[in-house]
Amino acid sequence: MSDRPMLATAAALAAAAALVLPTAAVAESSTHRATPRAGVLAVQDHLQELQNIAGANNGNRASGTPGYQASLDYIRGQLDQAGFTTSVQEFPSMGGTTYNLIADTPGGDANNVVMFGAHLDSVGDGPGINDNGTGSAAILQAALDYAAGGETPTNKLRFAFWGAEEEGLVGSTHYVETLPEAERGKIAAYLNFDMVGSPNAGYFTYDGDDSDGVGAGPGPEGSAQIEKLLNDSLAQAGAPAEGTDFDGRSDYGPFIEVGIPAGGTFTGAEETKSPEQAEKWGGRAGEAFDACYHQSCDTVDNVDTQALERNFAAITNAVKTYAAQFPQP
Ligand code: DPN
Ligand code: ZN
Repeated sequence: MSDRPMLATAAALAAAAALVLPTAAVAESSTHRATPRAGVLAVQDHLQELQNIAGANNGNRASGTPGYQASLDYIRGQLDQAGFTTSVQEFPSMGGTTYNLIADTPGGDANNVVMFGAHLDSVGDGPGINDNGTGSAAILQAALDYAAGGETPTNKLRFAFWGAEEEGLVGSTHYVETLPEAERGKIAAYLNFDMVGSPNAGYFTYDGDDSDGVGAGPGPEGSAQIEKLLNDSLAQAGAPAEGTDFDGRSDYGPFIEVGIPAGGTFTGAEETKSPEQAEKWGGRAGEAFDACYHQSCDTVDNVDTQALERNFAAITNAVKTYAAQFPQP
């Protein structure tokens, strides 16, 4: 054991510590199981925890509220236990103060950083479980699973949990704008996950190569490769993806603006699923991908487990692939 890398050792210690908790305590919460669940089951446990947090905090997890703070504390605790180097970045939004959470692998080349990001805040009207508990929980578990594997990455991996996305991409914009120019150049890529378990799911990847020819042009060079990797993963999981425009509606926006290659997946928000899409992916034509978008009904019941599982598989594959090399050969 003594020659195991730090992340594996920390994860093992955390697991051992969990085992000695009294049984009465472990029965209380899905997230304090004697044996933590792995894979998509663990992602669902994180979603339940975020739901519980909203339930205990006026029904939401909006930036600047106690529900947001509790969400951040929960995710930071998980990452700290697994051996990540975490930090909290404070910034102003809507007349108050809120935070981004950043977690780095201790190992890997600091001159070649691959980032995975998801906004952690909800709107004020609901618990924000599909939007964006799903993206947050999925990248969290991908990080934990990577750490548990005990490998030291070639590239440094950085996981970002943004605040105040719902207030206008405030957290991600603050991060990119305050990053010294030299540091920007070290970020090889940014992958964004915002709504990856929509209940009437579509399967979209950001159109890095502009092959759809709509809206914004192509992403910075390297974005096309990210799109391809994610498309390959989703196709392999049984869900051939369509493109979705880099229309600036999520946290990749500030990254592509400064020329950092970007990509990510998305399962649809308020837009309507077409008959062709229902034919291809299943679900209900003529209905929204997420009829509870930005509403109080965006709860754990508003998540399609199969969509979450397929997207989680694409994320874990991207983590593994880009830990070793970016861009792909
Ligand atoms: N940015 C999302 C929201 O938080 O409201 C919705 C969205 C995500 C729209 C991804 C387009 C693409
Ligand atoms: Zn969102």
